[in-house]
Amino acid sequence: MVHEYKLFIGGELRDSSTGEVFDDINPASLENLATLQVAGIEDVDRAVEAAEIGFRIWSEIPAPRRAEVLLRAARILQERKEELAVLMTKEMGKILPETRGDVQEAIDITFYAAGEGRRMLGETTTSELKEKLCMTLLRPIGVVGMITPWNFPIAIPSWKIMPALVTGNAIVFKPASDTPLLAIKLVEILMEAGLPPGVLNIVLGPGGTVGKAIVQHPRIKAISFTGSLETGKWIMEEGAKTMKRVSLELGGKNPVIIMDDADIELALEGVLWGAFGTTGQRCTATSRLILHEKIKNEFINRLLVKTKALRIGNGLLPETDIGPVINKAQLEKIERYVRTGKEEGATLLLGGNTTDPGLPGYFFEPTIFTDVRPDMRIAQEEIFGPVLSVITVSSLEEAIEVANNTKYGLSSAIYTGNIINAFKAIEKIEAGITYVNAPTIGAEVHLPFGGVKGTGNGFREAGTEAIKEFTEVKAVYIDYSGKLQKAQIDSE
Ligand code: UN1
Repeated sequence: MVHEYKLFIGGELRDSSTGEVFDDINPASLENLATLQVAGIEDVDRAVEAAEIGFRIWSEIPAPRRAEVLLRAARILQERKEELAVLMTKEMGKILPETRGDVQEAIDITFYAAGEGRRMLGETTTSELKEKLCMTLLRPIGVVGMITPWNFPIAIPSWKIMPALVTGNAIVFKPASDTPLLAIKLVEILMEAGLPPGVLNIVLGPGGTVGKAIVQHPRIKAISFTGSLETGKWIMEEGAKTMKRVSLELGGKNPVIIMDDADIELALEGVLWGAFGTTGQRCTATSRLILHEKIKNEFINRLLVKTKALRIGNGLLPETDIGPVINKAQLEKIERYVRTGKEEGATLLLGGNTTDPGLPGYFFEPTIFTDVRPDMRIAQEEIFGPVLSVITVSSLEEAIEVANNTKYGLSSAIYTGNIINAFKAIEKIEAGITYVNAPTIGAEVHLPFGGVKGTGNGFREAGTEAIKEFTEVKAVYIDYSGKLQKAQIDSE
């Protein structure tokens, strides 16, 4: 019998109102890791009520004291890093070095957010009137809803939760149904670190019911969502009805440009890691390789050799390079895109099939398409799997045009030995992130993370931008003249 998990609301484990459960399946072995109770709309209501109580207590605690809870949580995360990484590989599938990285990213943002507890910087400025001082203060928003994906089961929730907590908000958290255990562990760790009851509540279940109830809840003031463009658009429309702040991190179709003056070996390593790391299941994954025609043959031949050498299998084993994809639906989606690529006339150079490394899970071969035209669907739509589309170009200008020819704009990279090419690319590529001589994946937590065009709606996560995501700014005017001074009128 696997353990059945309840909801966690108001600092207590609570039975859900639906009486329904769902399973948490290991995508490599298809073993059931746990059973989890599905929340209903009533449970979301209860979570909001609990969060409102939690908010009153938490928002009154000075930020440096709130930060102490985060510091303790960061230390617990450090102590439990290996245990969490192993559990994450079982729950999500990616290889152990990557799940360790995921936990490390959570540790990093937790320390970072804790440091912000002693900053919370506003502005102090002058006034147009005498004996008057002006400043801004950062205030928490209130109860915020968070809906997070499965590909970074602890890092992405931490990007949202830690900055929101240090700034004094309370949270209703709905993690992805493919990775609930890591989310529960994160909540447990924060509670152990001393978070008061009600400040962080977890409701599990499908986006279509639980996510929807959060988005539509009139007393939830803001939503932070990472997921698909389609869902993001719906959240923005729906959020408008209750005047919510909605911050979105959506898809990517991230290009890497390899110029003919690039260090080829370095670029090969970067493409391999960017395209097939995490089995291609990162928003920042390299999905378009924009290759200068002069090096095309050599680059592709060498890429083929390296890709064929990647070992697919159980992410817990040290020899594995690529774990499974997350679930059956995702596997089928990747298969559909491979069919589409063939129908569109691209050349399937490698892979394209499911594979059996001796485990019953959802394994898919690293796949490379060449002769891809920039307008093909496999070059336009986010696949979220180990599929790389190669597009050949003859100049930097053309490469940048191709790079920008998509509805997304999250990450991007250029490999070049020429500083002029590098700076032109930095200036002209439409993306929230540009790497030079490094892959499209690997963002660090003290820099803003997010993108332009269909990737988001102007918000960024991580770094100081995360503080903005979860605070309201109040302008304060202090008049110490002792008399009525009229702005715009007396200041002439
Ligand atoms: C994501 O792709 O969903 O930059 C997040 C990276 C990681 C975070 C990725 N630090 O690839």
